[in-house]
Amino acid sequence: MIHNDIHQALRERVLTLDGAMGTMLQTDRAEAGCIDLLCLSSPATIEDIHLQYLQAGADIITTDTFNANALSLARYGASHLVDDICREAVAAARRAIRRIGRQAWIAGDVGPTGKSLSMTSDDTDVDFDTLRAAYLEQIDALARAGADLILLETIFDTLNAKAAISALLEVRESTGLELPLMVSATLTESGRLLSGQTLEAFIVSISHARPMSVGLNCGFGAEQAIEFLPQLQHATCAVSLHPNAGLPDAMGCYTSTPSDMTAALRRPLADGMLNIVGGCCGTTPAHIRAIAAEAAAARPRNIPNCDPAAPLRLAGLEALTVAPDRLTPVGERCNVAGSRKFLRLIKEGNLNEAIAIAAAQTDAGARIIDINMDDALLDAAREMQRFVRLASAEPDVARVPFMIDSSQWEVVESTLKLVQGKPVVNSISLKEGEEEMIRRARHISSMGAAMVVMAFDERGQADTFERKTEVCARAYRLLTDAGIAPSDIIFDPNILAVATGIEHHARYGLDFIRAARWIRQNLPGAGVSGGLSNLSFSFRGNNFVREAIHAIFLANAAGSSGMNMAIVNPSTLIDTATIPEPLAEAITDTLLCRRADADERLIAVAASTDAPGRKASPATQPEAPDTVSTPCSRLADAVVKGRADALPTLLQEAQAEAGSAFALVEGPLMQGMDRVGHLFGEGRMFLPQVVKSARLMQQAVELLTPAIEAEKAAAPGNAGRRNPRMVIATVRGDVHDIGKNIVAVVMRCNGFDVTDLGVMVEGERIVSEAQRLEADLVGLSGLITPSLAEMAEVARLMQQAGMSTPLLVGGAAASVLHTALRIAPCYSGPTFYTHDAASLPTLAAKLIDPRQADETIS
Ligand code: THG
Repeated sequence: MIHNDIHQALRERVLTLDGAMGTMLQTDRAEAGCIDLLCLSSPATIEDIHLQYLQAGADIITTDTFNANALSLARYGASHLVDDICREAVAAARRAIRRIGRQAWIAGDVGPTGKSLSMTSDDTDVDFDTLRAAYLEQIDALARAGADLILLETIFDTLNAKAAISALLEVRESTGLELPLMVSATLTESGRLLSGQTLEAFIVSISHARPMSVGLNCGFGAEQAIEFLPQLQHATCAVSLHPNAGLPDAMGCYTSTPSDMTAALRRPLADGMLNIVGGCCGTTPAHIRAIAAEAAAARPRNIPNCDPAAPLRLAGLEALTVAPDRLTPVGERCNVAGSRKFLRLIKEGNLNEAIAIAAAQTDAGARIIDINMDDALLDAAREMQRFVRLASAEPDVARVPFMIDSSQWEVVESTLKLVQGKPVVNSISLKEGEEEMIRRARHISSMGAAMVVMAFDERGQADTFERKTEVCARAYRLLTDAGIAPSDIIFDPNILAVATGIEHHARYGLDFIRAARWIRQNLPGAGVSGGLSNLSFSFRGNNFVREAIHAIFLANAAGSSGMNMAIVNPSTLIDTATIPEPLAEAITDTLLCRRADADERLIAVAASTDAPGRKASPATQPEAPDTVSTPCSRLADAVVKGRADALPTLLQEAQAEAGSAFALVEGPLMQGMDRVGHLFGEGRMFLPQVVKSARLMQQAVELLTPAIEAEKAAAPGNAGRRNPRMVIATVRGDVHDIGKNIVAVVMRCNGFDVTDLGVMVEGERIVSEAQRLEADLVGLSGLITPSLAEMAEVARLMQQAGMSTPLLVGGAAASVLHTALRIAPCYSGPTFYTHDAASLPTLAAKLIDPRQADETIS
């Protein structure tokens, strides 16, 4: 009884599995009811049938436990007997083996239960957890009773099988037993499982169990079963087949004789296509005797070794191979945070149209669909469940694998329980430390999914080549050491917005491209992905330029360059050949960081470029109306344009007009920034231009500072008046800081002393720093949904500390509505939602000006 022997035996010969228990009992005893109960009421009968199959030549005998789970036994009021039945079933098989006196193995038999997780229509039926608990009880009982392996058979719904596998993995862990697994599906006439999957998709979806064998049982008899054998040949484990003795006739008698069956099986056995062969419904010891004789003469199928360099395989209803050197597009449009339309449809409950968006993406070439329901005012877990259930029932959509995109672990966990294929979880990272990442990765793996691993760590988002490669290398080592298959790891080294006008961002394109290549060369087996549309956020509103940037980026990063997956809008992928040359060159300069003035040149070219055939967009650094050309109005225009020809002269003239340097800051300069804010809000200006305007503002303020200081000194009440202070931070749990950094730049340009506390900042620290620095404003940023709860927490802490400093919240996760409903009520000080960096200076100036503060707040 050395369990490992079976692996050796499988390489030496074709093993014979026994035949049906049920048909034997029906012919013998015409017993009604649950035959599994006979293990308790008539164990000698069961032992005798096992002995007959052993005498016929079976190497593996199957316990009489097909229905020995709490759900199926409930019909007989016998749910409490699972443990007893399993124990006695294994004992009967063991006694029979002792009597025959040769090597044979006991397969603990696990049936599909009468339930189907993929085909439940509502929540009142059985769910994943209930089914898993039933399987766990059964498999645990079989393992503890001494079954040599588990046979999970007659699988017609892969999600059921995944629940059983999840339970089996737990039993392997808790008992320390190897517990080899045979999985065997039952196909319909269409060649698919009842739940819609192809055989290939099924094999991919259960591969995380590392089964000893995959195969087919039941069905329409041996003749039909062997038609599917070619599809099983790629399996990197043994292949089994135990068909019915034909189909039952009108009298319930099975029609294939032993020689009918061996006639059908002879050829595939001789061709070396099988490792295990036996019988299902209707087969008797006579059938098994004939099959065993055939098997003894056969050559066993050569079991290929698991290829460590095999590419990632995923599955929806169909299987998908993610080629290592070609781009697999992932549709981005089913994302409430990335599409206003999708958000609206979900909020309205218009699921039909929401599903149509998914279908349109597969039509347009998406081979995976990313689904994201992270919105502060949605119950993301519930919306995800509703959407995934419906999508799974829509053949055009369910065909492809899903990418479950959420920053909330509970959403990921609950969604994995609904997916019968092999999806991708997007994402995990080292953000919460090594232990948490490994725990999540193991769970994802045990649920049969691959995973996107973001290049984040305890310090935040990796934004340079060095940080990206360091974080990914560390995650790779930890994950592969924890037993995660390298091909199940897809690194996302962070695609960040380029051409923001911020110097520190100049290498973002190049560093991603280099990191992608490095990962593929140094972390074997892992894939590389990224959210493509992030790249061009600076050009929101100018879709042609955005699409051109995406196309040129892919030409440099994707395919053999290393990136083999991208989250994209597949219908907007354009051919680089259609991009006008000056634009293409300017984009390439920015992406590859080829010249110091690349961003400025790109902005200029982008401003004069629109899609061929479309009407020209408004000039991107909008020309201000030039009607009343006083020095002050020209100064305000200069801020909007982000450019002044002779700033010192202009300032002098404007100062003369306004009466004081301080009045210039509060007057034309702020008016200019205010206009910038509006233009940006309307999509008529892009981020790089906002930064450019803020820079001009900063130059102006610097030039004016001596005069302002002098004015302050002259006015006694103003003596010692300091610059306004702002404390800003990305809240605990969140590593995104691009937006926050832009705000810091813009605010500094507007005369604020900004203390930036960085990312993942504890609420307590934000409060204590704000108090210590006597901040005039506190700014909180966050991109992911859990950050909103954290912002409310900071508001509570500020309240507790008795503060009244204005609180500004912003970032992709925040919204006016959420701020008003969930954050403002926690804090009696003024609380504002700020939509973008461009609108902040105006609001901030109002808040710190005692004359304007009251009306702004009310
Ligand atoms: N990496 C990983 N996952 C991700 C991202 C990533 N998931 C989300 C995101 N980034 C990828 N998805 C999108 C989806 C849409 C947009 C950008 C990224 C987008 N939307 C338009 C915009 O904001 O201008 C919205 C237009 C509209 O409302 O229709 O650009 O990087 N692992």
